[in-house]
Amino acid sequence: MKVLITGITGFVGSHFAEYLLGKKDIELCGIIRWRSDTKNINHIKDKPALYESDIRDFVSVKAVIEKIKPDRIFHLAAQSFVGSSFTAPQETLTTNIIGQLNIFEAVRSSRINPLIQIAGSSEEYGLVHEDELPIKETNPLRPLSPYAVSKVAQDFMAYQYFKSYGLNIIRTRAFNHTGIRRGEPFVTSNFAKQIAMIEKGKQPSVIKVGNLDAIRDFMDVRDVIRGYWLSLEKGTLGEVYNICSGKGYKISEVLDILLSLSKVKVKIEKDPERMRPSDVPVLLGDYSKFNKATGWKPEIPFEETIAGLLDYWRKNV
Ligand code: A2R
Ligand code: GDD
Repeated sequence: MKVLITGITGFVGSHFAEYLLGKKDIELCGIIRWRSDTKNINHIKDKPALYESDIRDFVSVKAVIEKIKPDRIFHLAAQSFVGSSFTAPQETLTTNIIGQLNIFEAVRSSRINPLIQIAGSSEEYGLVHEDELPIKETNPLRPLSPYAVSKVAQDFMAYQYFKSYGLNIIRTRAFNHTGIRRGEPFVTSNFAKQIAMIEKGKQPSVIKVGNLDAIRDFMDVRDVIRGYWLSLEKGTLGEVYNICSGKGYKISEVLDILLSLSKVKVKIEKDPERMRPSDVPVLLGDYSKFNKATGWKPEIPFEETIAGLLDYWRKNV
């Protein structure tokens, strides 16, 4: 089976590559850009076949899809950082929306019909009212960032291509996930890195933070990629599934857990640069639909994931 991962050099893509290379009879292919940093996948022994393409460029996407003719596509490439979507909205919308359009059109013009997983996000739900928690797939979508808007567009475009052209698409909406190799701007990695820097005397004993009041539903990335694989194995075409833990943590609690794992004494300082024009107050999901379809449930405790992430940064600063 030929499996194509877009975004293979990213956080989730690199974990997915590790997971799939442990499975039999899979020929793993990935898309990289000419100046992609491959540090996240360099350690993988059974090398995936890497093809150069920028998903914003239809010519390059079509050439790669025609060459590989994948049986399954996991579309993970994206501008994935909510914060940057406010400063570079056009790049976010182009990469995420037009990038996906290019993949769908390349699939159509190649006359293949692979199974395709589309990585949506809990950010799509955006502003959620107290009486709507935990969030089900049927909840209204009230996006609060350009990133969230791009993910709503990806989600609905996937539905439309399933209905209009019969593309074999399944949509997932993953809630927050973390683990080793999580990009530095994201909250768990950012705080863990700062603590590791302070421990080594490379940063004054001050942790810079943004909005500590937000509540997020966190999982380990390895649970998420297992879910992505299962979504195509057992999910129903055209459907959308929440992948989440059902447990909410205040960001201040995440910081407390990290600090409890270290001996450093720190001052916490609000950094106005880290505040977003609008930040989703609470995301807490219900995964019963996905569980019913696939049997999936989260397995790795958050505290274990966070401890692993802190150790990762201790080795990498
Ligand atoms: O930056 P690169 O060259 O290493 O590649 C990133 C890739 N990517 C692209 N690939 C091709 N053409 C583009 N125009 C393009 N723009 C970005 O997407 C990298 O391999 C990946 C993004 O990785 P991360 O930022 O670490 O995101 P993460 O957490 O792995 O997110 C995976 C999916 C995304 O759809 C998120 O929106 C969703 O999960 O939450
Ligand atoms: N990044 C960051 N840095 N966030 C901070 C900080 C900080 O210093 N301080 C507080 N926060 C808050 C943010 O305001 C947000 O409420 C929360 O921590 C999580 O921020 P991120 O880790 O940047 O993740 P996100 O929730 O915006 O988005 C992530 O999860 C989505 C799924 O819900 C990303 O991985 C998205 O790609 C993904 O779709």
